[in-house]
Amino acid sequence: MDPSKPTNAVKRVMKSTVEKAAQKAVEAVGEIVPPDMPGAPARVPPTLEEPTKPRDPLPPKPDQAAPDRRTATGTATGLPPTAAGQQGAFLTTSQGARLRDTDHSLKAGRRGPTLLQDHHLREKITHFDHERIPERVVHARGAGAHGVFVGYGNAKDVTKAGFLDRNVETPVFVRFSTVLGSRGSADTVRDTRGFATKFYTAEGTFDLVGNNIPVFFIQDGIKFPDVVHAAKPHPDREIPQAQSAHDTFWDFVSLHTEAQHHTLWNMSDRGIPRSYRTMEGFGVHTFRCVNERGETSLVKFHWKPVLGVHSVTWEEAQMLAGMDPDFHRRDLYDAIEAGAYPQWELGVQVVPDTPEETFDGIDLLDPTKLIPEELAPVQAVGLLTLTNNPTNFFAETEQVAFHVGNLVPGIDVTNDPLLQARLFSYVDTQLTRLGGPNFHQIPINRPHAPVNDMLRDGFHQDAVHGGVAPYRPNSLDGGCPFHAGTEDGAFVEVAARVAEATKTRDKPASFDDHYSQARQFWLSMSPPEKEHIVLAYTFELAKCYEQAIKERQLRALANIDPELCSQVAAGLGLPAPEPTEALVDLDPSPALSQVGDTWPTDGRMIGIVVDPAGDLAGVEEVAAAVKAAGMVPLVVAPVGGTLPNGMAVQRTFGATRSVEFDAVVLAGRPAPGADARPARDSKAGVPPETALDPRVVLLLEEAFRHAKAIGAWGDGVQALEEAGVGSDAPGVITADSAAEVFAELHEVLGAHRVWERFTPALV
Ligand code: HDE
Repeated sequence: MDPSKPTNAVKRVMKSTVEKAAQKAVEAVGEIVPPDMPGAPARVPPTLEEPTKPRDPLPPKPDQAAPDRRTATGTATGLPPTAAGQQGAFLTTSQGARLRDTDHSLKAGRRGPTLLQDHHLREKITHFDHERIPERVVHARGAGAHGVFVGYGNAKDVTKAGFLDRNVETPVFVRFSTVLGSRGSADTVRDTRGFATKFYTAEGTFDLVGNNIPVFFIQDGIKFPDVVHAAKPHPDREIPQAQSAHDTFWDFVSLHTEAQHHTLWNMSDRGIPRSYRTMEGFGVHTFRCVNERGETSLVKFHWKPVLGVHSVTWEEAQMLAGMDPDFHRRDLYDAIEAGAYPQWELGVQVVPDTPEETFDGIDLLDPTKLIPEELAPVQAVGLLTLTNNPTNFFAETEQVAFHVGNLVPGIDVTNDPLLQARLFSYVDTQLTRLGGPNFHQIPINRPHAPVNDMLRDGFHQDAVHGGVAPYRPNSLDGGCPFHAGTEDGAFVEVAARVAEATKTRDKPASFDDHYSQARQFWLSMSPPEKEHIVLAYTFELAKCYEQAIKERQLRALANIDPELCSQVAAGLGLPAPEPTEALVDLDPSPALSQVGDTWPTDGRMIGIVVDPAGDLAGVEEVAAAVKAAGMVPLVVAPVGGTLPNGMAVQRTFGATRSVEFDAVVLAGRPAPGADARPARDSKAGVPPETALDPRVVLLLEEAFRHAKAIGAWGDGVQALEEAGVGSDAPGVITADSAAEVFAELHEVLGAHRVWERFTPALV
């Protein structure tokens, strides 16, 4: 299978009856004008005047899907997902009574007072008053999408889980998130990302609730409130938002040094992904899998992005937080809407289930350790494709409730003390967040397998349970429900041996190694990645107020690598301490670096900077080539509207910044626009020595120093020189025609960045 192409299963999903039904409904209300580029807010473009002719609600956009319409107990209803939306052409109360006016409250006379009997006013305001629910205590900011998972069928020796069987298609919902920030925080902050997947399998729902970093800050769940309290904003002033660059975070991690490995990943480029589509995912813990024969193995789960792992630079991340705080969400939604379906392969590292639960000296119950891929290769066992955006953020992305305890036969947990605490936490938190014990009945959380659970009543009960005997054993309901045997597909816990032991609040001695794998990560980085890590530590610690905390963290860095420590110390103006522990040199793991390979470029954003009086035929040619390659061309011009050749302008010089693009092509030499006035826009502040618009000069300078591919032909070549971008620099492509420029640029983009343009001092 070519993983860069949607599988047949995905194509079938797209042609599903739901889509056909939605299409029919649109045809009934008006012609669809396809949007030029992803991001159109409505299914049908709005009219200038307010519509007054009653008509049914518009169906969702083609890229959107909603949870399957199941009953609260998992039965298929045959109803289209849109059945849960608003119905009818007229405004009604929540009880369905049609309303004549929602613009004026009911008053005694035109000048009031307002009457208490105005039920519509009170219902509207009361409901509004209660629109918000508590945000997640961690992972509050997220973005979700629907998709399909297709098993490859090669995992049979490891697990009997049915959804991994060959060509079995399982609907999924995935939620990506940041950890630290509140719901409204920026996407590109330096942080760990959540990668949570709900598989609606025929054997019950399986949740793989992972992160984009394979290790965790702590070894025991009892420390979770500590690390989260330390990382969240300070309790007195409630700053900083969505940042680890502050005293309490570094106070904790420098004292509780088992956090150093995870912290190093955060300070690396992995802490600032380019896109959710270019992130790996990890189950983190070791799981215990069991096959049909009852044989067990220990397993780590991985998600491998088809587009490769790619990050932004720290400067880009900071600019994006202001330019487009929704950068990652928008990227996900736009890619799906544009048909560049994000894909990941699910992979497993499988190691023998031995009584010691170790592999090559690595304690598999210690979640601050990974298994290097070079020691246990990641074997792909299925393909995840995200095919649809949600129809409603709150109903789906906000209300989805994951739980590491949602397992299916064939996949079981281990005694990892972090995992053990998580098994308690997730249900507990949903009780408050989703207002009661029936959150599994919310549409996005409904299983696609029959449910007969004997759980009854409670807030927001949506099932209408029959019978009189929700207990076992019973004879009044004919004995139903019955226990299932293994042959009926029951989930039976693996009979793992628990060694005879004494109760203790202690940990295994192997958990004391806090530095060897952190050092291995550092030694596995390419020189530019090392430079980025030095910058990140220096930035974060410079933001700390207390000298003692900076010095203490430098001590920890010395135990990871003396060169790393001395570079950061130099930036802070502090002496570099000596290591206090012997440095252990594990073999570097090349799989940890994101440099050195090439990947597909689907969904990349290409800025085409245009001079409206220049070579517009070339612009058309390059835009068509970008589209044909599955990427998004964004025309950048001095003003909005359309170009003389009728092409739509997507970005103006005044309203864009280089960070929106993965590569820039210069299709001319645009003169300063009428609005290039420093008094209006400080980006136009440096008067150009040339006749080139100063915002274009800035855009090229930024794209160049962020090591992005830059191309030019015709007058654009001269403009590049004028902007100080040498055409002989790596990744700067000049040629006679637009087609030639694009062909070479496309190739360069495959490596994500022009890494040679960074000239690192570190080796
Ligand atoms: Fe979570 N975590 N976690 N976590 N976690 C939550 O559940 C918790 C941990 C992860 O998109 C909460 O519904 C404890 C590791 C993701 O909805 C909460 C511990 C990993 C998400 C919770 C951990 C994760 C959460 C907050 C230490 C990676 C977002 C709201 C024992 C393997 C899921 C909620 C979504 C969310 C508890 C550690 C991943 C409070 C106690 C390790 C991706 O239940």
